[in-house]
Amino acid sequence: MISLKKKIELSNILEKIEVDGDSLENIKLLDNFHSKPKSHVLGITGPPGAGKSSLIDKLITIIRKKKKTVGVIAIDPSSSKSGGALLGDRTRFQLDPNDGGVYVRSMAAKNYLGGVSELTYPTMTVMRSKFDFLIIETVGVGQSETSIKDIVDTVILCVQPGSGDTIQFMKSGIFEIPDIVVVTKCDMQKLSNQTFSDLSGSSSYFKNKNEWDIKIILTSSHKNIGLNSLEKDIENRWKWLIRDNRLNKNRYSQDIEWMKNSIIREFGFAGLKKGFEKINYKKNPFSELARIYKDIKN
Ligand SMILES: Nc1nc2c(ncn2[C@@H]2O[C@H](COP(=O)(O)OP(=O)(O)OP(=O)(O)O)[C@@H](O)[C@H]2O)c(=O)[nH]1
Ligand SMILES: [Mg+2]
Repeated sequence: MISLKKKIELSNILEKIEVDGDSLENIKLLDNFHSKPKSHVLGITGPPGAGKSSLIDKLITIIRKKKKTVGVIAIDPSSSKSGGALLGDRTRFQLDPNDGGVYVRSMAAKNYLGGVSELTYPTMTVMRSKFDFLIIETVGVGQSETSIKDIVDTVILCVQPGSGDTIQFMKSGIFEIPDIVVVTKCDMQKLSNQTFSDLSGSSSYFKNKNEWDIKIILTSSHKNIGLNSLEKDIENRWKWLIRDNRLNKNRYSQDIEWMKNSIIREFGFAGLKKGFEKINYKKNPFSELARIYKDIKN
């Protein structure tokens, strides 16, 4: 449970990092949060209007019923403003403003088409140290969402029934991304059954990632269908991740990936060539990246 005071503190930290993430003080702060992860980080992705926010709303209820805490990062493709929503983001989620176990942070996607932006990783790092669950909503169209898998432990892809997205997804290779596939709005029965069988028929397109069994789950947020199955699968996923140290291995690769992408953004591929062999990463990725930046510049 986090108090209003703690929520304000958290908002202030996140603000500081957005404004001045490169300062020595903030780099230390970020590395400190990075060393104390707590959450199972879930990425909820899918095309616009697929029912992602409605699903997150239901997941929040389920998580809170279990007396667990949850943070949400909502990446908004249409907004150019970021900010904390101390009393809950009411336009998006139906939250109880007095509930200390939920915290929602909205982030502008700017030119990232609703995908992951350079601020998502540090924001995730801070929030991951605070809650039992951290949920990140991104709008995925085409390639822009590929990087969500570099930020979260579990990717949940929402597919809207009858949207024709299935074929689109197969073409674009998006099916390599999800760990769980959710067919939303299954109260639209005929359409969702069709989509379900399309997906099941094409499940060979799902890349089998390290023996994790990718499930296709029918849900309805409006009629409360399939949500317990989804919760169960999320729980199984967590147990699977913990086993054999998969979670830490995944996160380690994600840190490296983030460093590489940051170097490319800052210095281009030439910079990566120069800087990558300098990566000698064990812990404290934020300090490590700052050190590499300095090296490349010199
Ligand atoms: N019939 C039905 N409609 C739903 C269900 N879940 C969501 N919707 C509707 O679908 C529309 C989009 O829902 P959102 O949850 O906002 O979808 P989203 O994917 O978050 O949308 P963006 O964030 O704008 O991309 C809304 O009109 C919802 O009421 C459902 O279970 N059944
Ligand atoms: Mg939404």
